[in-house]
Amino acid sequence: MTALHLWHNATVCTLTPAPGNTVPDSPAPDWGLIPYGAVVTEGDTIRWVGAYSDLPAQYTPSAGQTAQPITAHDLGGALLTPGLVDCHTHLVYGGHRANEAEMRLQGASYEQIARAGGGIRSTVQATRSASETALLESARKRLLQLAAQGVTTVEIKSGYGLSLESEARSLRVARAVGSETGLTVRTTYLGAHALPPEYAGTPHEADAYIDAVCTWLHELHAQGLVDAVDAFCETIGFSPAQTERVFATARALGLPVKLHAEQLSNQEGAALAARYQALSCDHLEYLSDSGIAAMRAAGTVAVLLPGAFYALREKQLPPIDALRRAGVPMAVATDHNPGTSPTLSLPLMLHMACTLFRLTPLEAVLGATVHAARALGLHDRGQLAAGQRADMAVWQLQHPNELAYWFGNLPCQHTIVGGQVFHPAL
Ligand code: DI6
Ligand code: FE
Repeated sequence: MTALHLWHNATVCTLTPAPGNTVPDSPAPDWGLIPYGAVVTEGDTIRWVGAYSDLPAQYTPSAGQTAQPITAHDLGGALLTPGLVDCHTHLVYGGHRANEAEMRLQGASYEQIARAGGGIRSTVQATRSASETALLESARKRLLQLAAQGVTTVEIKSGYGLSLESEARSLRVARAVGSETGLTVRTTYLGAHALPPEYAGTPHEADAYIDAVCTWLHELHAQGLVDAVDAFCETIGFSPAQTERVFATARALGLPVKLHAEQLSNQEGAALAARYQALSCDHLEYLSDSGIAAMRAAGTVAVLLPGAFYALREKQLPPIDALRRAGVPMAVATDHNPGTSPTLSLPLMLHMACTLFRLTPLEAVLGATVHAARALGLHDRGQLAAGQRADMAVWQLQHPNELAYWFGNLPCQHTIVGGQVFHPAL
């Protein structure tokens, strides 16, 4: 028999339509707050959510001998939310790019630096020359820093290896930091991130490289290393036609796709991704109306990345109001990477999604929970309701709108991962 746990004396933010409602798929139009609330978990699953005064008799710790034993945890009046989901990161890499950030401050653009051989390619070099142990240690440290700010599920992309060997190594590292820590890690293969140096200058260089990306995908999938497939569709990345070849290969293998779309220019990548039932399109500063309509029809999530927007000092805002009016679900993520978003704070991104992109605090929090989970194809988390996974975050806050209010330092008291208290040993 799995032990029962009662988490009580908390303000519970369920993000479900009604307290205790077991229909977790439709996010609430409000916070779903339960003052003096309680949650009952069994193993890694939530069994019951509601007001403590409504706690069913079988879950009261003082119930008689026949009742299943239950361990009570007094949360001391804290705020309890679903564990946060960071649905877009590039967490596995060697080195860093502070030098390029300084060049940008002196006037060089991201594109200029990339075309001059810096950018993604300089991180590829550092990643290839790092040992697997060094990659593992740095990725684990970053994952635990995300966890210290309430994150319990993380997507990690490859894309700094750009050879079969090195992409496999990055994906193995991503899987390993997940199983070592107990946090959920979803891996995304981003072989189509940049042209590796050994292809530069060869005939039909980008097309030849895309051939390799597709071939490697079969191998990486056979090794069980891939949960989803992504590409960088951009003038400095890959064309829509090249992206489509990667998508067709992924879908033929039964893998879902996502896209770095319309970050620096409109390539109509979002509409292309929607044709392949993409889980998400990410960045979207230059997203068009037809892209929005296609995403809506396909049920594709819009992942907003205010960290990259901020660090690149972009001026073009993603079309938030049009996305909102169309009813496209919006997620918010860190896009943690050494080039354009060296942050490990998802709450800071919630703050920036509100100040820079004008999301409401509720939209931002839904964007780092239920909508972020959907961007990963996960329907078992993101809300607190019976049947959902017991991933929760405990905050010394009164109201969840504070998650998007404080900025710079919002450590979470601790998280609960799969029904167990999780203390990231930083
Ligand atoms: N867009 C991004 O935000 C990251 N990759 C991408 O295609 C940035 C990658 C980098 O500059 O290292
Ligand atoms: Fe990215």
